[in-house]
Amino acid sequence: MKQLSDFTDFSDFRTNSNHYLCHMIIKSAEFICSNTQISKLPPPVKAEYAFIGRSNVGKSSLINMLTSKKGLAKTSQTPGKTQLINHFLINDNWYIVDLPGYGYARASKSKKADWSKFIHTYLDKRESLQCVLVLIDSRLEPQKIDLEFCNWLGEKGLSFVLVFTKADKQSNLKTDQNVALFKKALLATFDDMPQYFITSSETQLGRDEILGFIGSINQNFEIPDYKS
Ligand SMILES: Nc1nc2c(ncn2[C@@H]2O[C@H](COP(=O)(O)OP(=O)(O)OP(=O)(O)O)[C@@H](O)[C@H]2O)c(=O)[nH]1
Ligand SMILES: [Mg+2]
Repeated sequence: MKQLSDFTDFSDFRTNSNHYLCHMIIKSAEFICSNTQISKLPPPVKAEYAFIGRSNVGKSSLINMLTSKKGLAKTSQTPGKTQLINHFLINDNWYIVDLPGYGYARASKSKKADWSKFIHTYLDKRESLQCVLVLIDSRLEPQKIDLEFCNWLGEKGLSFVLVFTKADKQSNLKTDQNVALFKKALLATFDDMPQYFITSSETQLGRDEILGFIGSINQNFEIPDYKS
C-alpha cells in the first residue's frame, strides 16, 4: 500500500490536463460481482481503487463517466442506492470498486454500524487496494463526516486522494472557494493537502487526470502476498 507521502505533487489538475504522461484508454469495463462478505471478494491480484463518499455525492456517476459506460454502476437521485461492494474490471487489468455512501441519514442505526464495520474492514485489510478516492461534493463547505473519514484514512496510513464532484453545478470561483476551505480544514490534522481532482460527470471534467493518475500507479503494481 502506498503512503500519502508517496504522492508529492499536490497541484490542481483542472488547468493542467497534460500533467500525467500516462494516458489511459478504456477498452473494456465490466461488472464482476457485488458482495457483503470480505471472504467472497475476488482474489487481490489486480490493482484496485475504491470510490467512497457521502451518499448521493456522485460515486456511481463518476465511475460511469470514467469508463464511458452509462449504465455500468447504478445511479439514483435517492441516496443509499449502492448498498454493496461492487467490483468492476477495467481493461481486464484493474478494478474500480463502488462502495455504499456514508452518512445516509435515513438508514437505521444498526445498518450504519454494519456499513461502518464492513467498509472499514475492507479498506484496512484489502491487500490490493492502491488508493481510496474520497468524493466530496464541491458545492458544499467542508462537512464533518468527510473530514472525519479522511482523518480515519490518515490514521490507518491508507493513501487517498480527494475528488470534488458536481463542479458543473456552480461557478469555478465557488468550487475553488470550497476546495480552499476543505484544504484549510484538512491542514488542521495533515501536514500536506492530499492530491485532488475537480470533476463533473456531466462534462467529463477531470476524466483524463484521474485515469492518468490510476494508470501511473498501475505501472508499478506488483501482486501482493495474500492468504487465499
Ligand atoms: N449535475 C451533476 N449531477 C451529478 C453529477 N454526479 C452525480 N450527479 C447526480 O447526483 C445524483 C446521485 O448520483 P450517484 O452517482 O447515484 O451518487 P452515489 O454517490 O453513487 O449515491 P449512493 O450510491 O446512493 O451513495 C444523481 O441524480 C446524479 O445524476 C455531476 O457531476 N453533475
Ligand atoms: Mg452509488
